[in-house]
Amino acid sequence: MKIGIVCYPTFGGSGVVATELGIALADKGHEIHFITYRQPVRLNALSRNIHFHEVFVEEYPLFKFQPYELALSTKLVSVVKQFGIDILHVHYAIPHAYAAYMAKQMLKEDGIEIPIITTLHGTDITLVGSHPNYKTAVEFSINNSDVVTAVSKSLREDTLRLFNVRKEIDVIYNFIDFEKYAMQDITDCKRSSLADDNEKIITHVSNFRPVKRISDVIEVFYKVQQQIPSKLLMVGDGPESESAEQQVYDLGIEEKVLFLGNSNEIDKILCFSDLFILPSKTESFGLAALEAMAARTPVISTNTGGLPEVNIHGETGFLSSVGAVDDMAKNAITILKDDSQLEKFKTQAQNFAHRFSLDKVLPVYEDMYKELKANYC
Ligand code: GMT
Repeated sequence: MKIGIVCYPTFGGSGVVATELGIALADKGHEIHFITYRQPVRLNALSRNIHFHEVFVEEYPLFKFQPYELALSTKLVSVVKQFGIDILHVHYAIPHAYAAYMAKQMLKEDGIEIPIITTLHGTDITLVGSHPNYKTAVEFSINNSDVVTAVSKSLREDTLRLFNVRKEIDVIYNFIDFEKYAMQDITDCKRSSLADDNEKIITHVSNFRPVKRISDVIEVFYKVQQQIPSKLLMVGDGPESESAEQQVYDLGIEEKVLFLGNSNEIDKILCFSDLFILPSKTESFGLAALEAMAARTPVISTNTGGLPEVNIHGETGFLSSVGAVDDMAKNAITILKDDSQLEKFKTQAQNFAHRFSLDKVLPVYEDMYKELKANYC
């Protein structure tokens, strides 16, 4: 099948899911066309089945904001026509579902019918999408998609609560390609270059946006390191990076915290991590937590959104209320203070992560594409 995938090309979870899905579909013989404004960061796979089409937005002095939706829908029309695309799968509703709807209408003028799948990822519904500035257009694009999926039960409930949705919403969870972890060379795990043997390694990975509550990560770590010799790895970059560095300096723990910036080697970093912290204000699923668990790293997270569907309290890690840093620190210490307890949580975390393995999720997407193509006229 020929599938057009629209996503954000950045380090955000929706772009990662879209890219990994496209790569996996290409491996199964489908022809995949990524359509976005830059090459997706995880698109390092070379394959005859993977194509990339860049959306250009021209600068013009009249524009305060560049009309990206217009350029995207124009590009979608030309890629669908040129390559005979069967299905458009857009990840993150804003503005992708809207642009896809416009492309669909333009293609109709030429007698081409194309079905659209919209996958909702989180903030396109919770933080941004339901804002009065966008709500009407997001609701319209959801209702005019042929199939709508959400990455957790919690996100489906949020969507039904916040919007007047007339469509079924299928839940298809985020996934992990375990083959990648199996292929990983353990000798690459250079733990000693970052921490002493007696130190535990605690990791946080995100795009450092306010929703991630970066200052809670540092507060939790501050409390933990008072009792357990440890290092904190801060992976990613974003608007909260500078204040996080200041907070670390103010607390006098700069020797114990490493800011690593954005990384394409998350799996290597996770392979020597003992604990992962994700204290988000809202999180539709928490792909970063799942990636940690897949690499045998238990998770201390909040109990918001879809996180309780991924991180099982007392089994794969612990859940706390948003902002409950004392509780999170207490839970972290419970896991880290004794090596046999840590080993138990590591094993349980990885075992549970297997429920979200690519080989379980990929057929669900493939069946959805087949059914949609067969029934679409
Ligand atoms: O977490 C982010 O800030 C990135 C964001 C995105 O849309 O790129 O991630 C969302 O989608 C991920 C993939 O489906 C989910 O695992 C994340 O939980 C979700 N983030 C939020 O809901 C805040």
